[in-house]
Amino acid sequence: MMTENIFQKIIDRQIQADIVYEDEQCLAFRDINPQAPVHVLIIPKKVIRTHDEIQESDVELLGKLHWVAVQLARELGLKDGYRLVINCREQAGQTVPHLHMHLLGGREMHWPPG
Ligand code: DGP
Repeated sequence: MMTENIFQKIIDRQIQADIVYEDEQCLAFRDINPQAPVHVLIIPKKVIRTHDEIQESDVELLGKLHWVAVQLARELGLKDGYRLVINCREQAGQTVPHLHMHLLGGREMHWPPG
C-alpha cells in the first residue's frame, strides 16, 4: 500500500538520508532497506506520484534522472553492470507515492524479477 510521501520530507530535510547527489531538479540517496551492495534511489524534486502520471513536459527531467544514474553508477564502481527499476503502483510493489528510480548493483542479478 502506498503511504505518505516520505521522499518530500527527505527533499525538505525534515528527515535524514544518506544523500549521494543533488542538483536543482533531482536528488539521490541510499535506500534505507538495501537489496544490493549499491542501492540508491534517484528522484525528481518535482512531485510525480507514479510513472504513469508522467507528461510529455517531463521528458527532459526523465532524461536527467537517467544521466544522474549513469554518473552514480560510474562513481560507485558499477563497471560490471547494474539494474534500474521503477515500480509503478501497487501491483508492481510501489510503496512511496513519489516517482523514484532504483539503481541496484554490486552483485549478480537474476531474471525474471519477483
Ligand atoms: P518502492 O517499493 O519502489 O516504492 O521503493 C521504495 C523504497 O524506498 C524502498 O526500497 C525503501 C525506501 N524507503 C522508504 N522509506 C525510506 C526512507 O525514509 N529513507 C530511505 N532512505 N529510503 C526509504
